[in-house]
Amino acid sequence: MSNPRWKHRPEGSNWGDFGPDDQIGRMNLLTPQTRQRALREATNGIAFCLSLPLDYPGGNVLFQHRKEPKFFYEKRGEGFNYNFRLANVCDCFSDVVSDDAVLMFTQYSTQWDGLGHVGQMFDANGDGIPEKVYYNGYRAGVEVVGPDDAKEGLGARSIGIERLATAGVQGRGVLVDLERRHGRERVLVGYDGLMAALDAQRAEVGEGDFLCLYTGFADLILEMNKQPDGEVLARSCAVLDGRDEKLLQWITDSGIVAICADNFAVEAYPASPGTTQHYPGLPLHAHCLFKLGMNLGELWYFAELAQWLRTHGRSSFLLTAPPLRLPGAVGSPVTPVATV
Ligand code: UVW
Repeated sequence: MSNPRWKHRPEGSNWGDFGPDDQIGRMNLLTPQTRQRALREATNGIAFCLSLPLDYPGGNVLFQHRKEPKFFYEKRGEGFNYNFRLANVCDCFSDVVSDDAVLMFTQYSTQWDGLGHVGQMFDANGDGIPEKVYYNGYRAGVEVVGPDDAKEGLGARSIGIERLATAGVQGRGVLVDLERRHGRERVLVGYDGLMAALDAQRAEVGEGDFLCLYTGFADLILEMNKQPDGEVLARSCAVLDGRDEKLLQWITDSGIVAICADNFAVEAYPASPGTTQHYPGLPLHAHCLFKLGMNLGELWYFAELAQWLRTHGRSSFLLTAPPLRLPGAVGSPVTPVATV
């Protein structure tokens, strides 16, 4: 198999399987049937917000390269377009109006990683030299263009987050309650641990499902009240073991469309060292985003949903979680809703 963008695809990848120019990867497995099945989960009509307030975690201790949202206000006449009396436009108007603008790191808080978020150095064109490349061979500097590459036309011209938005992100979520099993202990969860947790809940996760992981990490962040303690966070709560090949193979085989966790990176970051000369520092990200075109949700908030599911002996729910339809972004804030 080859493609205008690549001669070789990475081992274990699905590049090309959803079409030569596919830009949504595993979301292709969301179908009318998987959505209809998901809708049947909404038996009680109760909804849960799965987002942190988007100004959490607070500061940039959790990840120094992402800063909290900052608001801006536009001038209007002598003052600002905020608490502005429309009588200034026409005497007859009684309205008072406010507008705002926000500078926001798209992955600061509850968020989706887009397919342009993590790529790899990989020899896709077969010339013996690795190049910077993303899912399905989309190239850095050509389709994913940053300020080091060009002055204009910046952003993900392909595989932008708007592709995920138009995919209609709605399906069946299955919550694995790692907080119940491990409390807030830092544990590395590989294939065996994940299967044991699913078995303990008698939960099944399969093709077209969203795998959701409740670890308690976002609850800890909330409790820290916007003054996060980086050292405590670094040694708290469960994380997936991205170096566990059996786990990665299960992700491939299961047909799940995404993994959504309440922790920082879904996987342990930094991960343990690899065994080859060059290896991904974020192995789960490399497997999911780069090889499979599978989005990762991070810093989601599951506490109340998890409590409800525990009380009712359930694990699954209807999940609706579109990102912003923001052309060219490599990630997006999200306010997911679970309906049970
Ligand atoms: C990093 O880029 C470290 O993280 P994430 O995808 O987890 O936000």
